[in-house]
Amino acid sequence: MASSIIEASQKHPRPGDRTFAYGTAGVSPYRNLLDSVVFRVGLLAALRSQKLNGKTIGVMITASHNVPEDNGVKLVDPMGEMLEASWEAHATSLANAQNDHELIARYEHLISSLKINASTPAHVILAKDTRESGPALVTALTDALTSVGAKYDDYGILTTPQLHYLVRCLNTQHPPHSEPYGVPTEEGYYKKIGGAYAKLLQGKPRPGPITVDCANGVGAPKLRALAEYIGKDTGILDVKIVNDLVDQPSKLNYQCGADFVKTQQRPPPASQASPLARCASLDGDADRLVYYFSDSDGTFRLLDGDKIATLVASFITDLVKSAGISDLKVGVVQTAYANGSSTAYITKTLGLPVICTPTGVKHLHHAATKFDCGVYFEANGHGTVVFSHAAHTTIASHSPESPAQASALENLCALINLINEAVGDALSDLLLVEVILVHKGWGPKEWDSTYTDLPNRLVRVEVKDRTAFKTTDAERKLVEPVGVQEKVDSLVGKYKQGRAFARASGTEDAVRVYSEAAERGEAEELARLVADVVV
Ligand code: 16G
Repeated sequence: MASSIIEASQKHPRPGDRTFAYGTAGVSPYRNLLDSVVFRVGLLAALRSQKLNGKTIGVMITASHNVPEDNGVKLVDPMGEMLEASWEAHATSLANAQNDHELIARYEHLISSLKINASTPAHVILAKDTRESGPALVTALTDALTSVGAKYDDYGILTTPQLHYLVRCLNTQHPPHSEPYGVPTEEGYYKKIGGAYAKLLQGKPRPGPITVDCANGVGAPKLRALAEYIGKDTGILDVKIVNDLVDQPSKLNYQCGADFVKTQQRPPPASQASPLARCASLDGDADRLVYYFSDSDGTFRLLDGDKIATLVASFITDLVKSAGISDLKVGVVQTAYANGSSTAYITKTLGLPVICTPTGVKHLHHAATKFDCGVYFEANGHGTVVFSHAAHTTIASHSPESPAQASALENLCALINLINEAVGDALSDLLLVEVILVHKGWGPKEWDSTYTDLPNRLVRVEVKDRTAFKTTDAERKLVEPVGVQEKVDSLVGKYKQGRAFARASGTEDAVRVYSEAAERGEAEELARLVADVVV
């Protein structure tokens, strides 16, 4: 084994003395430096599969919303969730081995310390987004898998959530799972969520046209395919796709996409919708979604992850009640970036509990599993709903006592099929929002008027050493550098409805400062002053 790994590894040498880290969302983003990392992550994927008795592990090659020249890699665990946190350090360890000799030593150390039976057959599935560097990185990955004798299936170009879906499907085909998550094909994915969408809209008015900006990424062909499965002639998904230039890789995420819209607070130039028309943006690998519209006076209005979370949580709460189910706990998970008004709306108006976690999907997902119906969204549009085992069995076995309850129950069952529980999924979330707006009889304006965001500001601060910034309380308070939090607190105290925090970015070499206050000018001033304290 060692000799075949070394032979393959020589084709993917480690560049210089660069240090890599498997972080919040895998290893990303890096430019032209990822070949050896992907090779080594491939070795780990096979080990992970062997450790879990041959369960299927996913490897996704993508750098999400980042610039086209970057790329990244992340592992998907058997139920379609992010790699178990304790294994991130193993990925980092392999990625940073200085030479092949050290790589083998670390690889063998993992086998013995994790008590892995190296003769267990490993199975890995992989996919990539539309970036130009994708195919070469797939070669690095498959070279690694071949060198250790792992069986693999390459699914070509997929959205990140589609790969998560496939992993979960493949691992739930057999007992102890009572039911597979879905048919483990791309077509199975479209049929599952498209079918649930059609069911939820049966007998309802058509949603009308929506403009979707696909960030010039993989979301464009996949949304088109989904729309075809749903059927153009049904008229229930009348989607106008903009920014679909996947054959021009340099256009990926350029002046478009969910991250652009959220950070710039403006529509992508290509999205020319009329006032009050629904628009949405996906990111480069289609795991984030934001909505927006322009008001009658032309003002841009963003409906971000917080607005999606509140919409979804209120709909699920109503549906559970209407079905006559009383013992399911619905809750919402947010991060420190959630607008204070959204948190107040969830707790006071919807009467639901909120948990705040550190940034990064794995933290939100984990916290959401504490509820029966756990709705989680980051403000940037990344999120989904997870249903507990108890929720699944309660809903499946519930006997409705009236036609109204029966219809709500049917909708609830379809809703579970529509939602990609494995991970935040922009395509599934898009259909979910469309369904809810139709059921509520709302346009974007009615949705937007549920609560008003507090003015806020997010700034990126270049610092000498971002690792000096350590936080607590779900990243809302700094414990290091010592004394900085006291200064932030005293600034915040001067502003009506003021709130601010600073945290080290997990993906860039910078610290992010977020602020909120009752007035726009005050929120901006507060952000500036906190940034001055941090730098
Ligand atoms: C990653 C995370 C995203 C988070 C962002 C924060 C995943 C799949 N993605 O993109 O959820 O919002 O990092 O970036 O977990 P930051 O640490 O640079 O602010």
